Amino acid sequence: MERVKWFPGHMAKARRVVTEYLKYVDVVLEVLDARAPYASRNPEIDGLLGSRPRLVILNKADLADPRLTEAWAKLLRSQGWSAGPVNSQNGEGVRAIVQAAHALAGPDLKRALATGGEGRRPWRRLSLMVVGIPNVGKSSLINRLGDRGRGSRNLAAVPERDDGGPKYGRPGRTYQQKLVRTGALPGVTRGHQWIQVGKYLRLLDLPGILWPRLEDPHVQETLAFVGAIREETYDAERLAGRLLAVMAEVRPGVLTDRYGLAAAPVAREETLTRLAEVKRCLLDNGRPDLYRAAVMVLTDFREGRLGRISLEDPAEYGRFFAPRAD
Ligand SMILES: Nc1nc2c(ncn2[C@@H]2O[C@H](COP(=O)(O)OP(=O)(O)O)[C@@H](O)[C@H]2O)c(=O)[nH]1
Ligand SMILES: [Mg+2]
Repeated sequence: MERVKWFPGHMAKARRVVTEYLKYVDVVLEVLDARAPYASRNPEIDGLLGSRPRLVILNKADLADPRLTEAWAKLLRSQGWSAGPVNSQNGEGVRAIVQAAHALAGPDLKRALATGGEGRRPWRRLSLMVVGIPNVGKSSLINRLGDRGRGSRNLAAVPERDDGGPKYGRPGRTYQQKLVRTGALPGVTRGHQWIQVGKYLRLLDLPGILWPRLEDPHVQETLAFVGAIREETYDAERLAGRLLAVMAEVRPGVLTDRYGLAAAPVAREETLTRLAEVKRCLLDNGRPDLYRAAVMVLTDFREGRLGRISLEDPAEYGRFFAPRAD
């Protein structure tokens, strides 16, 4: 994964893109990582999106602790947000997004149809935009939403200009492959265009890439754990050591269950060494290969092999989420 490096110029451009296209959409989908909603959130999001209807997506819910994800959703809802867990890999929760978005956009859409206002046209139906920091699953979600319309006559991909806004799809063409690239290159989007999904939904093919709370060490570490920040920018052994320490705290049994490490507490610095020995990650000279052990732990965590583990409890991090303003 390519880490998106944020410079003031990039931030200004990201802000501009989101605010410029905001007026063309009815509802914004703000994608967060369910394992770390605070770390994976753009710090300026409330100011950027203003009062535009928004759904907060707790994505990668399959990797997160369901109890904490539910607690996050509850907290957000109590603050006036629509929020829920989603798995953009298998599509769980995606149908609920569409229903919730329709419900949220209801009054706005009716007004638009009545007045013809804001350049909206009846055929547009519901227009959505997806925003979030790199690697939270924006492209995967767009693909999943797109799946809903696959096979429909109305599915379209050919761009065309209309009222000066972004291009929109013309019916008549169906997608053969994934709609949007996922994984490899966050930050890279093709030309802006609408993806028409069925009759009633269209998506802006312009994942709004926003930056995380870069100055916060907890955020940096947490995003490195989940793999949203390239690990070369960190020391893998240090990072894995930290992850093991966090695991020992939030899910003590995991090191025993997965790696057969003795239940007796092990000094932090020694855990990775022990792990390398137990898993036979050894160098030619027989000494423990700490780098290999580190990569194993990080990969196991990221792929959910250590279990469904969340890194932020709303009891601690929920206070950073402001209630809906209007
Ligand atoms: N397990 C799991 N993986 C996901 C989910 N959504 C996305 N991913 C994976 O996360 C990585 C980044 O996803 P991508 O859609 O490219 O993120 P983007 O940078 O926000 O567009 C990819 O490897 C996806 O397969 C999810 O809900 N669950
Ligand atoms: Mg993407």
